[in-house]
Amino acid sequence: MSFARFKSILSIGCPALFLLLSLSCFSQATPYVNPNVRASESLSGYWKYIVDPYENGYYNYRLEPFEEQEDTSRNAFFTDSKPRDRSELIEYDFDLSDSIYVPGDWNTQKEKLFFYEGTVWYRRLFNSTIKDPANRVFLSFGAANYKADVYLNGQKLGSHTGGFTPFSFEITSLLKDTVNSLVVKVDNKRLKDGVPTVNTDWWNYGGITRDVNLLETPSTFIEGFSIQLERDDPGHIVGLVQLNGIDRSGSEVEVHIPELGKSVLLKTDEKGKASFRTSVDSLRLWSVNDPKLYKVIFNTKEDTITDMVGFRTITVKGRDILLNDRPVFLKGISIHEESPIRGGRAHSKADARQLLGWAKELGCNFVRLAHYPHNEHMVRLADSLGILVWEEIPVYWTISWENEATYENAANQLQELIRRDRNRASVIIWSMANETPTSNARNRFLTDLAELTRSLDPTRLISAALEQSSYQGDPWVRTIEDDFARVTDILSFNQYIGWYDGLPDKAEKISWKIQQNKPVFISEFGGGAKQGYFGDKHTRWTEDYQEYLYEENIKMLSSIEQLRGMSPWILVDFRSPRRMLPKIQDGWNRKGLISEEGIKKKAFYTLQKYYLSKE
Ligand code: GCB
Repeated sequence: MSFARFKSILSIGCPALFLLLSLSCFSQATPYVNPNVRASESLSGYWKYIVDPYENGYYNYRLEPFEEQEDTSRNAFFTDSKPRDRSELIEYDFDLSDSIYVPGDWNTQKEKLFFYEGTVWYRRLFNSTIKDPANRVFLSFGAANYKADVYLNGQKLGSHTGGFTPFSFEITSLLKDTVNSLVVKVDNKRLKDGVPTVNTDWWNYGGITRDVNLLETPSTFIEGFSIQLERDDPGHIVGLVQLNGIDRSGSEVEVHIPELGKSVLLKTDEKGKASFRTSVDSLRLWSVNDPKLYKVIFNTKEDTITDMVGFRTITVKGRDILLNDRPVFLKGISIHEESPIRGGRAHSKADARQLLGWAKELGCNFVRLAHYPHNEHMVRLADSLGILVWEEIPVYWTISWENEATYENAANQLQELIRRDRNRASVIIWSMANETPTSNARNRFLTDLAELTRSLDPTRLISAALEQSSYQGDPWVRTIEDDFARVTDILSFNQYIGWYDGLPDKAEKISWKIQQNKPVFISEFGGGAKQGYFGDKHTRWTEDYQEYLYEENIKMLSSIEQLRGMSPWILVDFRSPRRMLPKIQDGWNRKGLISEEGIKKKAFYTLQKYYLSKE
């Protein structure tokens, strides 16, 4: 597809067209059946696993995939076979293999897998508990990093690429009344043309890192919906519903918001879609101080789903960010999806409560969920705590801009993220990329992503963490020269004055010449400190140095007249293979305001003081 791939469907400001276009969010090959809005059965627990660095369970000795052979060998791991008699040669055995907890990364559960990058096979046996044989059954994965091939009872369900977004497979026709064998091959090898690419500054945790659920739906079910305040007319709620199944066309759907006394009846079109627009009065808008959520119920003859939804608008006017038409300053912090204390990838509600609880304590009204989509518990909790959210996909550093498959992969991850979180009031920014080097190919890639995003969701703001440079060669004056800045709603950039760029006292000598008439947001600044290491403020790695760096940066950044927020780097120390300095880093990026053991460093209080002093 060319640069014009999404040009033809660009639409902004026209509600009817917007509704139409936004439906494409639900038209991906397989629906995502979300366990957060309907009853589900968790498959969490201990699963059997086999480490397979040579992918011996996938390829034969001629390196041909077993699954492409007419007569599949029982040595293919996904057949989950046992010798039929005492002579048969089968060279694996899930039953005799070790177990690992799902959800969870393998790196922090098994010492021997700490640095492992490659294939691991998972197997889970389960009995079907289907209530109605006429129903359909789906398997949903919150995420598996990076590629998952999924098999049920020896048959392939499909595969999914991208380590941080959810996916489902229908298993209705393959489900047995007796025991079912679910086998998942997860491969986290880094790939140059992948998203992300081979080089990042975070740990490449592998495995089935988020919840797996079984869901039962009626034969025609509600596949997805969107509901929100109309961007240009907060007196109206707009939305759409997508049905899936043989009776999808001409079906009645009721949208019900009990607390508002609202009930709207819709009829689906031949594709199973229906859209609506309805007036509302006396609505309590969702905001940071009053994160009001309404129960929203979608009913069809056969199906019901329920969600808790907040209604608000988010816009940009000149240099201001407006939440419900009122200027807001984004007091933020960047967060990696790591569970401090337990260690490894965060995935649970308790992890979310810990991370967002600290953000609240810091005085934040905003978080940047870096550098990939975090688990859904985070945004759902942000909804109920009144924390605004920036979400992003792992288009990070040196992506293969010229590769069409890389673009499709990034676009798919973005669509899966938007499909999942489009009803979360807390989410106000979709970010396209982080610190990507400018070039024509990169500009085209990011512009296409931005156009795709606007076509799916014209109600939120678009950004990207850009880089700064010297203004007309003067190292003391900084500016943003990046063509992609024309496309974004907010001008966001990372800068490391005082860490990679001079010492903290350099900040007072720097001035900023911002030429874009947009709100400025500092998506990163910071420096490292080993918690408990004290000294004078000029000694690198001490808490004192980090504190000083924060003080000087906050002063410098406050002089940017159009500054409308920041998300310093970062809430908690996180694992990175790039950070191996003994005694100080030992595999951790130390720019956290909190150590991996949950102990706050001095700079936490510096930022807290600043945030508490701001409106
Ligand atoms: C950055 C990156 C972030 C790194 C950070 C650092 O600019 O966006 O992923 O971890 O710098 O610590 O160097």
